[in-house]
Amino acid sequence: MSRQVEVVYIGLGSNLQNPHDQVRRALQELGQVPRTRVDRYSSLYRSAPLGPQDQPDYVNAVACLVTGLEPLPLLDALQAIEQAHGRVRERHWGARTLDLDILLYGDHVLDLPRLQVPHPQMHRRSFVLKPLLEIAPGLEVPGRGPVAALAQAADDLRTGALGD
Ligand code: ROI
Repeated sequence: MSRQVEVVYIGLGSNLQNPHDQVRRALQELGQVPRTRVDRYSSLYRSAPLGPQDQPDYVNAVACLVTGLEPLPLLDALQAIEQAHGRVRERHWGARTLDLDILLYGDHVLDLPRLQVPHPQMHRRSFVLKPLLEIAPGLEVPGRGPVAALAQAADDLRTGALGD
């Protein structure tokens, strides 16, 4: 008997140590997570930092995965990838080599100590919403509304696709 799979959206971000390369490598590594495949992913976007301004611009993207993993084992796998990229948790909202956030896990709403889904800030962040809109234009964010409307309302943060 095969267990149910879920469609999940992952936000990727980096602003240290060749961010473009960090995000590209992470997209490959997501495909190696057990019982998980990468269905599609967005272009890479450059965005001004949200938070302290004395840090470099970010490269952001969103990937759509299909996974048989439960939310917490998936979170563990993402954190292992962050660690492998040398992620060190420093100051709040500071620069990072790689950030992988579970944005959406099917249409589930989860409020666990380690994990809130939908991601509690995603509905206001253009660096999440623009790449998400690119790969899932008809998507509804549970409790927040259509991604297209959210993307229009979000702060811009100079978020634009990188031509590559
Ligand atoms: N700002 C941008 N533009 N992109 C991010 O991925 C990002 N990630 C963060 C904070 C520090 C909030 N700022 C960001 O975690």
